[in-house]
Amino acid sequence: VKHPLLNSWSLWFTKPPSSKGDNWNDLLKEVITFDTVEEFWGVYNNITACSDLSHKSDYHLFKKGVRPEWEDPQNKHGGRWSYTFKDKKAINNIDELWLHTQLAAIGETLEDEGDNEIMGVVVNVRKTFYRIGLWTRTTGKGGSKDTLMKIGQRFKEVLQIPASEYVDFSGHTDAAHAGSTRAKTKYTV
Ligand code: M7G
Repeated sequence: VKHPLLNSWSLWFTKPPSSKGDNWNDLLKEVITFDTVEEFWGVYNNITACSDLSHKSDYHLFKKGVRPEWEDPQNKHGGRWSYTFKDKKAINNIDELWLHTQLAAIGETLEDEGDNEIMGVVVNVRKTFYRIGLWTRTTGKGGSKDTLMKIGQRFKEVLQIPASEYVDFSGHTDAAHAGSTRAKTKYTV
């Protein structure tokens, strides 16, 4: 007997560019879609751990039917919570943190029943750092700010971030204009 998830999820991979001309779209590939706990573990156990990926790689785990891009109609008005683990060498549990992030997403523990904010989660592997992000449908306009703040708190707990540090939220339109690292922070928890 397989244990169904509440939603179907797709894993995407961004591979590091092999030449200068490679653009975002050439590098982003959908890997697999699943909708049971057992299938998740089957995938998890057969792919490279993020600590073993070369830099400029990303994993994206998104609800089926949503591309892990700002331009997707379902992400267009959204944003993301994100935290950068700045000193790669000082992090010895990034695989565990990414696993817990994925389990929180597919287990739907990041938001309450009836909330419909979570689009997906992302890990960026970069030369000197890791970044884990959580994409939401909205940026708090129209009364969803409280929901987003609650999601941010839970995300911070999953990532085991001490109270003395902050997790930032920014809108994708800011990211698209500024380049992700310079996007304006809208909220912090
Ligand atoms: P990043 O991977 O979010 O952060 O964005 P990084 O600067 O720490 O590596 C890196 C670059 O990837 C961006 O400046 C864009 O060129 C491209 N990129 C990232 N995302 C998430 C998107 C996206 O959703 N759409 C498009 N078109 N490009 C993106």
